[in-house]
This record gives sequence, structure tokens and C-alpha cells, in this order.
Amino acid sequence: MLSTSMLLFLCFIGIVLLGGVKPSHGLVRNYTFELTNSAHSRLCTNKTMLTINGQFPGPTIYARRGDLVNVVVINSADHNITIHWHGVKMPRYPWSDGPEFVTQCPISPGTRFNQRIVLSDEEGTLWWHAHSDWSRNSVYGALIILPPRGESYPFRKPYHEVPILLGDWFNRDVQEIMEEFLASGGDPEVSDSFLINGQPGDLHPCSKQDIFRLKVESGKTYLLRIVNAVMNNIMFFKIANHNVTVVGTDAAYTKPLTSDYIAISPGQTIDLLLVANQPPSHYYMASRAYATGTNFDSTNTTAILEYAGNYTPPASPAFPSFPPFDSTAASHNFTTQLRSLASQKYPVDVPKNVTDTLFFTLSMNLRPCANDSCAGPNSERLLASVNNVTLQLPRTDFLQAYYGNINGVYTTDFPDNPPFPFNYTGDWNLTSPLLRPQNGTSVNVLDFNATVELVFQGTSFVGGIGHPMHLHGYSFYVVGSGFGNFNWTRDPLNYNLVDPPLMETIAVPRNGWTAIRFKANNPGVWFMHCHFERHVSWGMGMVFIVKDGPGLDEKMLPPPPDMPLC
Ligand SMILES: *[C@@H]1O[C@H](CO)[C@@H](O)[C@H](O)[C@H]1NC(C)=O
Ligand SMILES: *[C@@H]1O[C@H](CO)[C@@H](O)[C@H](O)[C@H]1NC(C)=O
Ligand SMILES: *[C@@H]1O[C@H](CO)[C@@H](O)[C@H](O)[C@H]1NC(C)=O
Ligand SMILES: *[C@@H]1O[C@H](CO)[C@@H](O)[C@H](O)[C@H]1NC(C)=O
Ligand SMILES: *[C@@H]1O[C@H](CO)[C@@H](O)[C@H](O)[C@H]1NC(C)=O
Ligand SMILES: *[C@@H]1O[C@H](CO)[C@@H](O)[C@H](O)[C@H]1NC(C)=O
Ligand SMILES: *[C@@H]1O[C@H](CO)[C@@H](O)[C@H](O)[C@H]1NC(C)=O
Ligand SMILES: *[C@@H]1O[C@H](CO)[C@@H](O)[C@H](O)[C@H]1NC(C)=O
Ligand SMILES: *[C@@H]1O[C@H](CO)[C@@H](O)[C@H](O)[C@H]1NC(C)=O
Ligand SMILES: *[C@@H]1O[C@H](CO)[C@@H](O)[C@H](O)[C@H]1NC(C)=O
Ligand SMILES: *[C@@H]1O[C@H](CO)[C@@H](O)[C@H](O)[C@H]1NC(C)=O
Ligand SMILES: *[C@@H]1O[C@H](CO)[C@@H](O)[C@H](O)[C@H]1NC(C)=O
Ligand SMILES: [Cu+2]
Repeated sequence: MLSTSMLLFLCFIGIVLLGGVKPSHGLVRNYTFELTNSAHSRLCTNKTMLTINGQFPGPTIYARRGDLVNVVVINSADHNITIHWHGVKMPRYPWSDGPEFVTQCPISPGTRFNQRIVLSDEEGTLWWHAHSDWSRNSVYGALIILPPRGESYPFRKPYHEVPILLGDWFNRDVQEIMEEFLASGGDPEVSDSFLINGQPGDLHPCSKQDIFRLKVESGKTYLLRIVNAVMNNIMFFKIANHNVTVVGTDAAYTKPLTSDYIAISPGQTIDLLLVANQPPSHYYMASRAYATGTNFDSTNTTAILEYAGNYTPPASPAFPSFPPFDSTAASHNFTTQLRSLASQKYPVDVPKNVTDTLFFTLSMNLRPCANDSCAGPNSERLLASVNNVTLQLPRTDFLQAYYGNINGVYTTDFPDNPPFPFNYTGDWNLTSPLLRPQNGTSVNVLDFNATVELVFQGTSFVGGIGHPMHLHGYSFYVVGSGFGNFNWTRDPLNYNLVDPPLMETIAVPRNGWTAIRFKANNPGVWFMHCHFERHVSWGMGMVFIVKDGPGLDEKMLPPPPDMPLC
């Protein structure tokens, strides 16, 4: 029998272990993630790569809305690592958010870090991934958040639920690829194939046996939880002969949207319903890139939708027809059709009274190298920037420096606007002096409860490209988007303030703009960056510091005792 004092003691131990962080209304769940180097083979190529618990893709975390997930991350590999819980807001607790040198120093080999994943209003599909170097290529998995016990989905209950993780495979070591392109100043090598649930699919060599098969029964409905974990591409995904109905994105419900394809950004998740309503057979579900340049992985990845029943499967399943690789219209059209569910149970709360207006340009850039020795266009170095600032990460993290008042790590002058206006989507050639960015390690400081409108403006530098922008610590409403230069008198009149989608990653269209709104009610230090890995490596990121509010529950929580040190 346990005595009362024993129980109190156990409670006390529990609180100490969780560093004072409590679940908002659910349970505490426990996972152990051990990072190791493990051997994997795809496309007839063997290599060792970083994985969690030896699995690729990594383990799926299951939780319910409002739970606290306690993950002990043990680094048994030979490489520094950090892990990010993508799309989890972590209210008042940036300490477990994960981006290297933004909210923490790396977990070094032989050490461990107890991360607390503080769920609040997220419900649906999110994911987790490494947030240091290029390790997320093999270190990622799904994070599935079910409704609280006793509650149901706001749509027909699916017969089965299936995570579909889009990834990519490089025959070579990604660490080497990263070091090479950063040294050369040029583009990185592209992936050798895309993957569905870790498999390239049977159209690639040595891959027939291991293709992912989704077995379905006629007439039943399936919930597919799609995650784009690809490093450098927005992806089209399509199932031959079937329509799908989107019901959620980034762990927020949407109005049902029926389409015969989806476009999904790296970082984004899309939940969709698939009804097995076609003649029993085998059908391909496939994915390939949306890309506007020439240097990209143009292969497709496949899985097979396999109906139950007595029939002779076709020698070759039907293959879906995709929009052209470079169809910005197909990518943008799909994204602009997303709407919040905006029901009584899942209302929207779009900020109407904007206190802080920010205008951020997103640019590819060039910087000359000594003796024209770089491998980028014009023999210069490729870089990227937000408001003309190319982010230089410090060697200790922003969060520690902020919390501990350490001077000299960062400056607080990240600009609200670009240095000067220009024709953002004009015909700029590669030699324009405008293309040369400045270095910076600066943050933009927001007051607690500020209501922020942020307009991302893509520029046409180096041809221009879309950017999937991801904000940590928040979801935001996507209130508008368009092509060309944002116009302050015309464009806000067309904002959707009624049922805009609530997201944490949004693809800003190529040579266009996207406007988002959020309320800065989560104090802490939060990274915002392009989710194309090469762009963030080139400096396309910035940091927000959201100040504490006056109330006790409006302040950042203290750090856990086991924060990794630099
Ligand atoms: C997780 O661990 C905590 C203590 O560390 C414990 O209180 C809790 O019951 C565990 N949760 C589950 C679901 O086992
Ligand atoms: C890869 O490793 C497996 C298992 O060790 C081995 O059977 C296979 O021959 C290897 N393939 C190549 C291409 O080296
Ligand atoms: C898919 O949706 C389109 C447009 O709503 C419709 O015309 C088409 O028949 C549907 N196809 C299937 C297979 O349900
Ligand atoms: C899919 O990709 C494979 C591998 O690159 C290629 O051989 C095949 O032609 C492609 N199939 C289609 C239908 O695009
Ligand atoms: C995009 O939407 C517009 C307007 O609805 C339509 O005219 C166009 O055909 C669509 N393009 C594609 C590629 O879907
Ligand atoms: C809008 O915000 C400002 C600044 O916080 C405040 O003074 C004003 O009362 C607010 N207006 C409304 C309508 O909420
Ligand atoms: C910006 O440049 C584009 C492309 O040359 C041009 O079509 C547009 O008119 C210019 N806009 C302004 C405001 O000058
Ligand atoms: C970026 O900053 C550099 C250095 O101050 C300047 O030369 C360049 O014109 C700026 N470019 C833009 C687009 O603001
Ligand atoms: C920017 O920072 C990089 C890396 O620290 C350095 O190599 C480069 O010289 C800096 N460039 C400028 C213009 O300050
Ligand atoms: C922040 O906003 C919430 C409501 O959204 C309000 O309850 C709270 O009092 C506000 N706090 C401050 C300091 O403005
Ligand atoms: C912005 O829109 C307004 C209203 O439609 C228009 O009068 C103005 O010329 C536009 N400005 C630019 C720079 O295009
Ligand atoms: C790993 O991180 C530690 C702490 O920041 C640092 O001292 C060390 O140099 C890093 N090692 C590598 C290989 O980057
Ligand atoms: Cu980008």
C-alpha cells in the first residue's frame, strides 16, 4: 500500500521530472528517441544515416489534444543533433522547440535532453524533425494528435487512418552534400528519388518489393495524413482515378475541399479523406515536384492503392496525370482554395485590430567571390535573405542569450520593412547591386499580445522562386495572396477575414506575396524561416522575440535543468 506521503513524494518527483510543465488538459505520454547511425538501402545503394530508434521514417508519436508528450532524446550517434516538434506552439515553453542556435545548443554525442512537447489547441497531423544541419533528411516522423477522448472528428469517421510521409533519398551522405554546396557557393546536388513512407516505389531500381501498399475495402473511407518532409521541394500528390477531400492542414480543420490533386509545401501537413469508390483494382498514388528552375529532382515516387477482392490486378496500375512541373498556377490555385472550418465548435479568431504591420521581402541573392571562384550564377555565391538580411546564426543560442541577458550575441534591429522600396518583381539582372545582401544576427521584438499583420513579398532576384515560410511558436491566418508587388491600397480590401486557413507553413507564390495575421500571445524566442533546406542554409530566416506580458501566465516558463550547453 502507498502511504499519502509516498504519493505526495511521487507527485513531487513527477513535477520535478517535467520541469514544472503541465499538460494543458490531457495526459502525460512518454517516448524515448535514440539517435544512432543505422544502415539503409534504397535505389541499390547502401549507406549509413542518422535515424531515431533505427527506423526510417522515424517513430510516430500519438497523442490527444492538450496532452504533454515527454520525449527523452538520447544521442548515441557521432553527430550533434536537435529535434523540432513542427507546428506545436509550445505555449510559454520555447525551451523544447529545437532549432539549433535559436532556442538551444545541440545535443552532443553521448548526452541526452528531456524534451516536453506542450500540446494546446493543435488537433490533426503534425510532425517532428531534426533542426540542425541537414539531418532532417533522415530524422523525421509523424506526430498525430487525436481529439480528446470522447470527442469525434468534424467529418465522417474514417474506417482507417494512414500516415503518408513524403521524403527524399540521396545516394550520398547529406552532410557531405551540405558541406560541399556551402563551400562551393552553388546549388546543392538534388535528391536521387522522392519517397512515400520511406520507399521510392516500384518505378525505381531495387524498389519493387518494398513499395508502400495501402490496402482498401470498397465503399470505405480512409483518412490520409500527408506530411511533406522533403528537403527542397513543394510536391504535387495525386491518386489515379480518385478524388480526395481535404479536411485539415497543419493540425487545424478546414472546410471540405474536393480535388483530384494536392500541392503541399515542405513543413506542411494535409489531412484528406479518400473514399474507395472505384472498380476494385490497383491504382498508383504518386508524388512529384513542383519546381520552376531546371536543377531539380524530376522523378516521381509511387505507392499502390490496392482494393480487396477477387480480381486480376493490372500488369501496371493506372498512373495519375500531374500538372506540369512548373505550374505555379496549379500549386497556388490549390493552396488559395483552403478555408478554415469556422464552425461553432471550431471558430476562427482572426485578428482585426492590427497593431504591428510588417513587410518582409524574401530574396535569393548573390555575393561576389574572390577571383570569380564560386559555383553560383555569374561565378558568385548564392545566398538568401529576409528584408535584405542574410541570417548568421550565433554560436550560442538566441534564447539563452535573451533569458540570461547575455550581450553581444544578437542585435534587436531586424527591420519591419525592407531598407528601401523598389520594384520587387521587376526585371533585375544578376549584376544589379540590389542583389547583394547584408549579414545580420538580429531579432524583431514584439510586445506581448501585439496583433501582427505580416506581408511576405517575394522578389524576382535570380529569377525568383516560391518560399514555404514557417513560423515557430504560432499558427497564423493566411488572409491573402497574389502575384506581383503587394499594393497597400488595393490588396487589403480583398483579404479574407471570415474563414482564412490557420497554418504554420505557407508557400509564398513565386514573384508574389502572401499576407498573414497572428496575435503575439506566446512569449519566447521563435524562429521564422523558409522550409526549403537550401534556402535556410543560405540565410533565409529571422528570429522574433515576443516579450513577456504582465500576468503570471503571460511569461515564459523557466528552462529545464538539462538544457544542452554550448
Ligand atoms: C509518463 O511518465 C510520467 C512520469 O515521468 C508518469 O507520471 C506518466 O503516468 C507516464 N505516462 C504514461 C502514459 O505512462
Ligand atoms: C546492401 O546491404 C545488404 C545487407 O547487408 C546486402 O545484402 C546488399 O548486397 C548490399 N547492397 C549493396 C548494393 O551493396
Ligand atoms: C472528381 O471531381 C470532379 C469535379 O468535382 C468530378 O467531375 C469527377 O467526376 C470526380 N471524379 C471521381 C472519380 O469521383
Ligand atoms: C516515374 O519516374 C520513373 C523514375 O524516374 C520514370 O522512369 C518513369 O518514366 C516515371 N513515370 C511516369 C509515368 O512519369
Ligand atoms: C487556376 O484557377 C484559375 C481561376 O480559377 C483558372 O482559370 C485556372 O485554369 C486554374 N489553373 C490551374 C492550372 O489549375
Ligand atoms: C486596437 O488596439 C489599440 C492598441 O492596442 C487599442 O488602443 C484600441 O482600443 C484597439 N481597438 C479595438 C477596436 O479593439
Ligand atoms: C515592375 O517590373 C515589372 C516587370 O518588368 C513591370 O511589369 C511592372 O510594371 C513594374 N512595376 C512598377 C510599379 O514599376
Ligand atoms: C542590401 O544591402 C546592401 C548593403 O547595404 C545594399 O548594397 C543593397 O542595395 C541592399 N539591397 C536591397 C534590395 O535592399
Ligand atoms: C558575411 O558572413 C560570412 C560568414 O560569416 C562571411 O564569410 C562574409 O565575409 C560576411 N560578408 C559580409 C559582406 O559581411
Ligand atoms: C492578452 O489578450 C488576452 C485575450 O486575447 C487578454 O485576456 C489578456 O488580458 C491580454 N493581456 C495583455 C497584457 O494585454
Ligand atoms: C495600387 O492600387 C491602387 C488602387 O487600385 C492604384 O490606384 C495604384 O495605382 C496602385 N499602385 C501601384 C503602384 O500599382
Ligand atoms: C557540437 O556542439 C558542441 C556544442 O555547441 C560544439 O562545441 C561542437 O563543436 C559541435 N561539434 C560538431 C562536430 O559540430
Ligand atoms: Cu525559400
